[in-house]
Amino acid sequence: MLGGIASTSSANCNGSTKLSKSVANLESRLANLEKDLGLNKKYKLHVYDHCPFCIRAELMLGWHDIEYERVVYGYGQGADPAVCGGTGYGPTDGPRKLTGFKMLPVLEGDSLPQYVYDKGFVGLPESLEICAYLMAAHEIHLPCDAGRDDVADWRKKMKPVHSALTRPRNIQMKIDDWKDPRDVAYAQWKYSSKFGFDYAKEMEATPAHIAQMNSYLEELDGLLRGREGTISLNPWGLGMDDIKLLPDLRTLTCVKGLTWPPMVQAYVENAFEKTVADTYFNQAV
Ligand SMILES: N[C@@H](CCC(=O)N[C@@H](CS)C(=O)NCC(=O)O)C(=O)O
Repeated sequence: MLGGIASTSSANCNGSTKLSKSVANLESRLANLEKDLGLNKKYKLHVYDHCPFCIRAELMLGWHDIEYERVVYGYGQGADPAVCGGTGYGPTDGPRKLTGFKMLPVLEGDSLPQYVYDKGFVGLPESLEICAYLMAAHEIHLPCDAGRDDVADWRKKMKPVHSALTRPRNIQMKIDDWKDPRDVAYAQWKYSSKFGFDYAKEMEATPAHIAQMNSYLEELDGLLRGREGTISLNPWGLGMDDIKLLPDLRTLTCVKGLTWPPMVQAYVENAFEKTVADTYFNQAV
């Protein structure tokens, strides 16, 4: 009996040893696979939520299920009050600690190109360099910018009205960019003094701006050639053209009262389904 128990127990023991070896084996193969696919890379993306350049990187990461920690900065942090009309705070803090510049996005990671470290940077700046790096590191096959003149013309044409509508509203979004009143003060100083932007005047002109933007959005509907399945600028699916355009459309979602053609609205909503960054549709003002 005892012998029977002993032999059964030894059989169980051998069985569980085999099982744990197989599990360990599987784990190690999985780890290698993750390494080969680049899935084990650890990233931190430093952003302003309202920044269209930052959103390019977030689209690239989100669409390809690449995990990252998102660090959002107050917009006034790192601006020197001495040269910013008394606005800003912590002139050596925030983004300045990453690259020396007050400029985001910056991607921090454990296997970035050597030149990043040679420059003394904590991470990789420049939205398109970040996108290009991620594509190479994760073997992402995304169609390049097709260089469409119609899209470029549309973006150029709508820019003044886009700015007129979004600048006064963006600073009202409930995002960490504006968690300190000094963040808003810096933004207002920057756009008024450097770009001659008149917040009160543009707010007053809202009805005219909305009418104009509605007609631009109608035009944009006609530029969307990918209308079956995934909605995209080009019929072959989402690509760099979309990565460049969608952040501006997301910014526009902070404006209440626009008439979004259904296809354009779905284009924006679908694109941000997998991203950490959300649209502003539900808090538009
Ligand atoms: N060329 C850069 C531009 C990035 C950029 O302009 N970022 C803006 C936010 S949208 C910024 O950091 N501005 C800081 C400031 O003006 O204080 C890129 O593509 O990443």
